[in-house]
Amino acid sequence: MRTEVYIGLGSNLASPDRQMRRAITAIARLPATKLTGIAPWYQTRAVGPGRQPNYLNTVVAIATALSPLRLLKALQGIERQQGRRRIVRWGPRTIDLDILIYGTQTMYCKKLTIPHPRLTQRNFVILPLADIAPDLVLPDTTPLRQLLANCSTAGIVRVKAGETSGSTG
Ligand code: A4P
Ligand code: MG
Repeated sequence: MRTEVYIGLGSNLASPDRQMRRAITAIARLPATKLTGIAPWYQTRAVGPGRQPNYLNTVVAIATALSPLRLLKALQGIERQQGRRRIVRWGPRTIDLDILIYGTQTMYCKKLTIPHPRLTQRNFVILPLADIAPDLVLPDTTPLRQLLANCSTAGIVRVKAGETSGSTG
């Protein structure tokens, strides 16, 4: 059985546009996984320490038979392949792949927290997620529409239309 999962993508180093395309292609090729949607891309002001380049952020939807931990491992493999180095928490990165939502499941451990613990605080997650899944309700029953209504649009600009076909253009 496949579960509907939403993955957040963020990049602010080494040609973010190229990094995002590459990661989406790699996600589409994961075993037992189908890419079902790509949200619009947003240019966003960095949240984190020091001066950092702007980010590109988006969200993709997949239907996967991979368990949450297997999926996390696979996503970390893609991050590694794209030269991700973990130096500073919230520091600049070639690609960050976060599991935002995994069906209706919740998980609370250091290695994997689902829904993503900062999902509700971040416009660069809420806006693209709402573009691709406007009727989504979080496992704690909060409608995404409610988060969207209370979400600031400061420091975020839509730069590319979304796709529903699974094609990476
Ligand atoms: N981990 C726990 N839960 C999850 C999950 N749901 N998905 C663990 C993915 N990983 C999860 O993550 C650290 C550890 O979190 C992983 O080893 C995994 O086991 P990381 O990717 O190594 O480090 P990080 O991303 O720097 O840390 P963190 O706390 O995940 O950061 P965030 O909250 O993802 O923030 N500003 C803009 N404009 N756009 C961004 O995309 N991203 C961040 C990172 C900061 N500022 C940003 C953006
Ligand atoms: Mg991360």
